[in-house]
Amino acid sequence: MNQQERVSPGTAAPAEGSSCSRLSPWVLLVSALAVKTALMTVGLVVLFHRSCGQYKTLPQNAPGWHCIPNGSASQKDSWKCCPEGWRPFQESCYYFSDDWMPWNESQQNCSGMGSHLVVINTKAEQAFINKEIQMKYQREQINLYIGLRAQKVGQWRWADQTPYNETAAFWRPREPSDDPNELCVVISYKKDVFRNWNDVPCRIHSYRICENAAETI
Ligand code: 2F8
Repeated sequence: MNQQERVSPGTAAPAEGSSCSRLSPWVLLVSALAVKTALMTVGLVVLFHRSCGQYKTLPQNAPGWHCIPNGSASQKDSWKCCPEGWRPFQESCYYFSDDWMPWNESQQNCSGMGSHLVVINTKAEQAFINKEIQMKYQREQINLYIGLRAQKVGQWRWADQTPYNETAAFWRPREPSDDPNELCVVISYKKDVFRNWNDVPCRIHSYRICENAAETI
């Protein structure tokens, strides 16, 4: 038996063993840290992604958000936000335009801002809109498109697919005229006239009201 043969079995094995036992805690620690970091990164990415997806982007020409305390008791300590320049009412935000165009373009303009032409569901909403028109335009008479139109005479459809409900419709007396040339609807505003909807040709240029769900944070 030479020297090497004598030393190897007795010394090499313990030496390797002790080197492993010195490294193992570090390897374990580094691995644990790496796993923890990876898990935290994944968690943060998921959270960030969720919270980003939760909030709407602003319409292009809106400079920022305007938030008010949420009045609803069930949502205490939360805020209701509308893009600046939009008006809040209940759970929605409303945009009253400064320019006028046909119905189709009006709807496209609203959808370009992530909204739709206004859908009026209640007497309270109709009252709010009348008041806002009075305040903003201060005009004797003005036409603004709403999100109601018909493909065929009498078959009224709301822009967001809400079913049309005759009991929550606010037509002017003797309207709609049910003329096949008048398939789009405006609010034909006159001061102190509550029921003011009128069917008109879709090609006429009118102001518009866009509506979108308010952002709650
Ligand atoms: O009120 C009757 C009638 O008045 C106008 O036509 C003369 C309206 N047209 C427009 O506002 C473009 C009709 O819709 C209305 O029925």
